[in-house]
Formats: sequence, C-alpha cells, structure tokens
Amino acid sequence: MIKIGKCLIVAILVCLPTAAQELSVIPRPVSMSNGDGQSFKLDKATSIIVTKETEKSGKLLAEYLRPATGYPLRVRKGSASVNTITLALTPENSALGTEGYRLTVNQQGIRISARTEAGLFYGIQTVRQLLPTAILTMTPQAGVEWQVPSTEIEDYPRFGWRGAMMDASRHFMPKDAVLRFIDQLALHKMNTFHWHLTDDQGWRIEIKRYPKLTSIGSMRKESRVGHERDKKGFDGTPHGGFYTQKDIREVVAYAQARFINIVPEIEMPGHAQAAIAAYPELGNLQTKLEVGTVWGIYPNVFNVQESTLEFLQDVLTEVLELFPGKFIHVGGDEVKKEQWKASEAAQARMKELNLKDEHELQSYVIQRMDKFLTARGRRLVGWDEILEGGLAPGATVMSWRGTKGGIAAAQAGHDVVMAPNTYTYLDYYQSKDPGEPLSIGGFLPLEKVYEFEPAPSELSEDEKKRVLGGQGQLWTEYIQTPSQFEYMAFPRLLAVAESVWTPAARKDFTSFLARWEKEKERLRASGVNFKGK
Ligand code: TNX
Repeated sequence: MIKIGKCLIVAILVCLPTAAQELSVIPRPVSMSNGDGQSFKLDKATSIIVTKETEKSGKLLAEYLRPATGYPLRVRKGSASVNTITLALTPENSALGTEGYRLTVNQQGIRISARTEAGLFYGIQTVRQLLPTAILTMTPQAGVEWQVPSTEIEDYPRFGWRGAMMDASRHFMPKDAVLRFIDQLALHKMNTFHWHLTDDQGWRIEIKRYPKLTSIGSMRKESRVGHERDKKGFDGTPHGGFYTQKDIREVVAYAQARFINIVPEIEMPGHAQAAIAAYPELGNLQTKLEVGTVWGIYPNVFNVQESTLEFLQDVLTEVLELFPGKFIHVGGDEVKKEQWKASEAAQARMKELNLKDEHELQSYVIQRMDKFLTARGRRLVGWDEILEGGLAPGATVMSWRGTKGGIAAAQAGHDVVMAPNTYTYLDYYQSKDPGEPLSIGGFLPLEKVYEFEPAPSELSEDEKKRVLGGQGQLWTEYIQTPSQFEYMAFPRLLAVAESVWTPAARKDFTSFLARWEKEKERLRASGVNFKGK
C-alpha cells in the first residue's frame, strides 16, 4: 500500500484460478479425482456399515479413529445411509487385484470397496491420510473438524513386495520402536518387513535349543567410536538386547493385523561371528572369539561340517514356528573364503562333496537350506552373492550390489527383489549438510531414491514379471537409536513406498514434494522423527 497525500493507491491482487491442490496421499494413488470441494464430516453419530466379512476391518477402522476423535463409533450391519462409512467386499471387481480398493467420499458418506480385506485395509489407510493429520495422535484432540474432502479414488499396487529392512543386529532396536515402524509401513501401504536379526555384532532372536546364542551372542562388550576407517578406539560400553520368542510372536501378530508379512533374516554362512562366539565349535578356528565390536566384514564364517548345517536347520526350525510367512532370508552375502581355504576340514568336505572351489561350497550350504525350507513349504531368499557358485533351484535373489544380480537372476528364471544400494540404501547420507549424523558413507538424497525403478529396462516384459518388488534398507552400524533410525528412514522410505506402489507413469517428484509437506505433519502427529523439520 502506497500513501500519496490523502490518496491510497491499493494494489489490486488478481487471483488467477489455480489448479486445486492435489490431495496428499503417499504413495500416490493410481487415479484420484479432486472432488467437488464438498466434504464428508465425521462426527460422533457416524456409523461404520459392515457385513459379516468386513466386520473385522470395520472394527479396525473404529479403533484407528477412536483415540484422536474420542468417538466410540458404531460398527453395524445395515445399508449405507447418511453419515455412514461403508466397507464392502466386491470380489467381482477384478481391476482392483488382490490389494486394490476403490474409495468414494461425498457429503453423505464414505464407501470403500475391495476384493479382499487387504484392499479394504489400504482404503482405510487412504482415509486416515485424507483426514486432518491430528487423526494420527493418540490422545483426544479438541476442536478439530474431522472432514474428509470429497474424492473418487481407484488404487492398487504395482508390486506385491513392498518392503523395508531393519538391521536390529548392529544396534538393537527395541520392540516398541519396531511396532512404531510397522505402523508407518502400514500407513504407507508397505506389506513386507525384512527383519535382519543376526550378524557379527549381535544375535537378536531367542532360540530355545541354543540359549547361548542370546546369553552370549546378544551382547558385545563395546563398540567402535566414530567411523570405522578413523580407528578412533572404543566406547567401553556394552551394547546388547534381543527379542524373546514371546516378543516375536507379538510383533508378528501386530504386523499380520496390518497386512504386513515379516521376512526374518538369519545370516549364513558369513556374518556369523556372534553365533560363533556363543558356540565356538561352529567356527573354523580353535581360538575363542568374542561378539564383534567393529564394523566391516569379518573373516569368521561358519564351518561346513554336518553338525553345523544341522545347527542351522535347528535354528530355522524355531524360526519357522515363529514366522508364518512364505519367505525366509538366509543372508549369504559377503562370505570371506580364507578360513575355508586354510581349513583341512573344509577342504576335505569339498573333496567329499566333489566341489571345485569355495564358491561352490558356499552354494552347497545355501542349497541345503533351500531344500530344507522348500520341504517345509517355504521359500529361501538370499542376497545376490548366492548367485556365485550356482544358484539354489528355489531361491529368490535380493539384489543389493546395484541391479546386476537381480537382472541375472530374473534372466535365469528366478524371482527377484530389488534392494540396490544405488537407490535404496537409506543408511547412506541424505544430504551434504555437515550437521548430518555420522553415517557409513555414500550419498543418496531424496530425489535419487525417488528415481528407484524396481523393474530395470534391461529386462524383457516377461522377465520383469520375475521382479516381485523392492525395498529400502536401514543398516544400523552408524544408526544408534530408534530416533536416528526414523531420521534416516523419513522421508526417503516414502520415496521407496511410492516406487513400489505407484505406476511409473504416475510418479512425479514435484507432486511428491508437495505431498511431503503434509506428510511431515503426519509424522509429527505420530511421534516419528524425520529429516526436514
Ligand atoms: C553391506 S548389503 C552389507 C551389510 C552392511 C551394509 C552397509 C549386505 C547384504 N551386506 O552387512 O551393513 O553393506 O551399508
């Protein structure tokens, strides 16, 4: 405003019509109309309309809505009328696939339909994202109008394996942090939680038959200070923790209720030092080892005697009882071969089995486990090194050293999960800001993660069908706390979520960034840490 004498010259703002702002749903739905500007208002009289088949989903929705609204919404059978949220199973709508849903919101009410309960679940997650972000808080929020903007959404995932990996070995992640992480996976329509439970620096799963795995193997006496390459010494502080079988059952049930499958990982034959510290007879040396205290690749791998393979199968037997999902991860990465080369027993074993080198010996271990798991109706998954020395027939390959291993495996007719360090290693730095917490290295900013394409163009259309999906990895050598874990995960894991759910042609980084603004409020309301506060 400019004042000249007694005249006011007022600048007139011309408001150009702007495109209505896109609703902030992550991952971006397959199709979404912006509605007519009207909205549905949820209040204490709203009821949730279910059938016998959708009652469970209805109760889950009511449970989700209760803490923040304070409303004990009625879940009842009947037909949709004014002020209702209807959950319907429509098995005939084949366009939706096994996890898709259709969501309609208008002034009268909300309707979610899907062919499966999983589809309804994802429709419910979208509704949670469309409500004011305060819906995600766990205490009653006074004075919020619980409006849902009108819209019409049809949505289904691009891939069936939409995952995140948590390394709970290098730094133990307590159960409540695991559950909080699972909540975030569910809210973003991820369905696979890969739980890395054993490694050189800590064994984190109770195995009843071998109690020393946790009484000895879950505790290291100290940890490296600073970056491994700086060799700055040790903190002198013991670090430990493990999940009891009861904890695991609780986490599995919690995940199942959210349509998340847990893929446990028991590392073999490398990354085995914590187990060998507990049971020295599993190793190749006569000397006693301690649980690992530094980061990097240890030479101490399992020996290949029959008794050790039986030990591994005994461990897997308990793992199978705890984890009902189809896939069991046996690691297989970074197996140093020196000890096998130097060991008479290993060399004799190679001769006995008619194997030509140590790669074939490693492959033998994995093939034995593949047979063991297949005979029990499960499937083995391992890191891409399991390709070396011959791939076990039933194995699924998790490609981490870029996409090469995954491409080779898909071309050989194997199933593949893409987890390339070039796009999905969320333990790498996310910015060049000197204030970033110390990390293993690398540089993977959000925009690079957003470019993650799980089905590489090198594959033919048929081979692409072998790509089950992809996932983000959070290795925890340098991630010491759950809060730092979340900081590394968000927002980048959301870029992974969009890459595995949304059709490639619908991905748009500018749109993602706009939606990320709203998402920050969601994470805040959920009490989850993130980068970019
Ligand atoms: C490589 S990925 C590893 C892990 C490390 C990670 C650090 C893989 C199969 N092995 O043991 O934690 O790099 O980024």
